[in-house]
Amino acid sequence: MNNGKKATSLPPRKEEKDVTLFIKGNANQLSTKSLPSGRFGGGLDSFYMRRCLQLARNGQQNAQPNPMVGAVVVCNGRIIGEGYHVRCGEGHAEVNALASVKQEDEHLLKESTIYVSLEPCSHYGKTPPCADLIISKGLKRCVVGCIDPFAQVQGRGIQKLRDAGIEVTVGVLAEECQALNKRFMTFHQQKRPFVTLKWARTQDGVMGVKGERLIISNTYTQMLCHKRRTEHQAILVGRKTLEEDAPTLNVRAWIGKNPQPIVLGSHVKNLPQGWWSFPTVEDLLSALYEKGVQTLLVEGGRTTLQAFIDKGMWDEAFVEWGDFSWAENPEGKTRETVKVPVWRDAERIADERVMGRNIEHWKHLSTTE
Ligand code: AOF
Ligand code: ZN
Repeated sequence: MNNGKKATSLPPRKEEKDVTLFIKGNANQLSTKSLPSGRFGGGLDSFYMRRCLQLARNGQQNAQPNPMVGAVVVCNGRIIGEGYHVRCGEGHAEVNALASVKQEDEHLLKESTIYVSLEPCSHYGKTPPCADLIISKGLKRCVVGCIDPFAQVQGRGIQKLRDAGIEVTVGVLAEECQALNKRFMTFHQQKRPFVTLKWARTQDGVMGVKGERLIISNTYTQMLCHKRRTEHQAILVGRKTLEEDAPTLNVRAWIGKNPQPIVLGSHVKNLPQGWWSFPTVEDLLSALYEKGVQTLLVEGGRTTLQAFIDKGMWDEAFVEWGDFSWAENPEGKTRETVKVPVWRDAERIADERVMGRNIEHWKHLSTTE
C-alpha cells in the first residue's frame, strides 16, 4: 500500500566471495559461497539469515546444552514458515519452521528455500535428522549459516542434502552464526568447556588482601556476578581460596540454577559435600568435556586465574573495577596484597557500565568467534 512515503528497498547484493571450508575430522571439503556480513549488507540471503538469528536467540534460556538455532521458510519473497529450537530434547528449528507452514502453503515447499543458522543435523539424537525431513518435504534450496561442529554431524547434513539434489549455500553470516553459539562451538571444536574468567580489582590493581576478605563489588555488581553464575554449568576456585574464604559459589543475588562447584588443586582438605575436585587444569578440562559440561566460570584466586591464562585455556573474562585504591587505605602499607593476573593474548572488546562501576569484557585472541 502506498502511504505517501518513499518505499525503502534492500541494498544491492554485494559480490559473492568463494570460500572453501575444510571440516575437521571429516574428509569432506565443502565449497561454499560466503556473503559479506555488514548489518544491512549482503542481500536477501543475509536478510533472511538475520531473521534466523533473531528467532534463534529465543532459545537462550532453554535450548542449552543444545545450540540456539533459528529457521525460516521462504517462497518467492514471502516467509511461509518460521521456527527455532525451543528446548533441548524437543523439535529442532527446521522441524518447528516446517510445522508452522499453513496447509494451504504446503504445495509451495517444492519451490521454497529453507534458511537455517546451523547446518541441519544428519544424526538420530533425541530427535530424527532434520536433513531427512527437508528432503522428504521436497524443498528446493537450503541456506546454512555455519557448519555444526558436533562430531556426528560436521558437514554430513549438508552432504545429505546435496546428495538428494537440493541446492545448498553455506556460510551466510557465518561469523554471527558461530558467535551466537560460541560456547557450543568451543566445546565441540576444542573438546573442552568454554572458560570464562572473572575477578574484581581496585583502581591500583589489587584483587585481594592476605588474611582478610576484600569486598570490591557493590550490591548491583554482585547481582551481575550471580547472574553470570546462572549462565554457567560449573564454577571453580583454587584450593587456597576454598580454604581461606570458604565460598559457597551458589546463586543468591539472582534467580537461576546453581552451577556445579569445583575446586582446583591437589590435597584439598575438607572438600564440601557435592563439590568436585581436580588436581590440574588439564585433568579438569578433559573430565568436564567427558561429563558434557560446556561452560566453566573461574572466580579465582590469582594463582588459579593466572594458570588458566598461562596455559591459554580461557575464552573470555570480566574484570570489575572498584571505585577506590588500596593504597589510599591507612592500613594499605602494612598488609600483604594480591595483585591482578598478568594478561597474555587478550583483547578488550567492551565495557559494561553498572551503576557507576565499569566491568571490562575481554576476549582471548584464539577464541572461536
Ligand atoms: C539442527 N537444528 O535446531 C538444532 C540442532 O539430541 P538432539 O536430537 O536434539 O540433537 C542435538 C544436536 O543436534 C546438537 O548437539 C547439535 O549438533 C544439533 N542441533 N540441529 O538441525 C537445530 N538445535
Ligand atoms: Zn536437527
